Amino acid sequence: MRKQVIAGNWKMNKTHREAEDFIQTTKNEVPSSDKVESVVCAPFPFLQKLVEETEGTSLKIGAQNMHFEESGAFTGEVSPVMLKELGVTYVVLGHSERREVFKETDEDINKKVHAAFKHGLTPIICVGETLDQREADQTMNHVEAQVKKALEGLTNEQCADVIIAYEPIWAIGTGRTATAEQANEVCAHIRETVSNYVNADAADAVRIQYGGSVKPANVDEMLSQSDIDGALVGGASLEADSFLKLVEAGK
Ligand code: G2H
Repeated sequence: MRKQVIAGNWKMNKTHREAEDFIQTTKNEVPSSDKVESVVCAPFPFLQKLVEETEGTSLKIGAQNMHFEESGAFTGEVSPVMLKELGVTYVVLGHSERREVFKETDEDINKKVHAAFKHGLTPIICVGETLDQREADQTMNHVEAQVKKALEGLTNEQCADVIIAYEPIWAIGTGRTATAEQANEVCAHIRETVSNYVNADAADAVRIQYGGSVKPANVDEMLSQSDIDGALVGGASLEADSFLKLVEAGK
């Protein structure tokens, strides 16, 4: 049985005070980490404080991006070494907003995945198609290529340990959710891709989240699908009440 992973992706939201209030309200209310992995991926300036405040609880803290190099002349960037030192455990890589707005390529994301494993961070690798690609019947090819490139050069064990978030770009922050069947169809294809590209054990173990306008009202249906093992949630992860409902659904 794969354990569900519910990760909030706060994106560029909240003040320091709001972040702390959220963590104080939720940190002792999330279900035990034996039942579900509950993660908040917060902006960089909040990470240290949030890691300290959640120590010893079942609520884990993730980053939303990082560079693949350990140090150097990369103005404005944050390295995996820095995140590890802070006690961060997860890192979102290749979110469509990073790919689109900041022009991250599949090669960059593959390097970041390698760097995450080198430094003991669990990567949450985002993949997903645009509306044009879906309408041109390119969803499966596109997502399959993204997954293969992201996993290139990893060991079989590392492939089993990644978390892949399937986020159809047309469903992100738009209020337009993929149907549970549409989401599951692509997640099943991702699992098949891992099976063919790596092996059946890795495919069986890898966790695949759905992301894109997930909220308390639709999370149960998503999580009940055969190949969906969690959710990556933006807007609906910003309020403590809503986040707690989402992680409860993951139990
Ligand atoms: C997709 C998702 C979180 P939202 O980007 O990664 O955001 O739930 O707001 O669509």
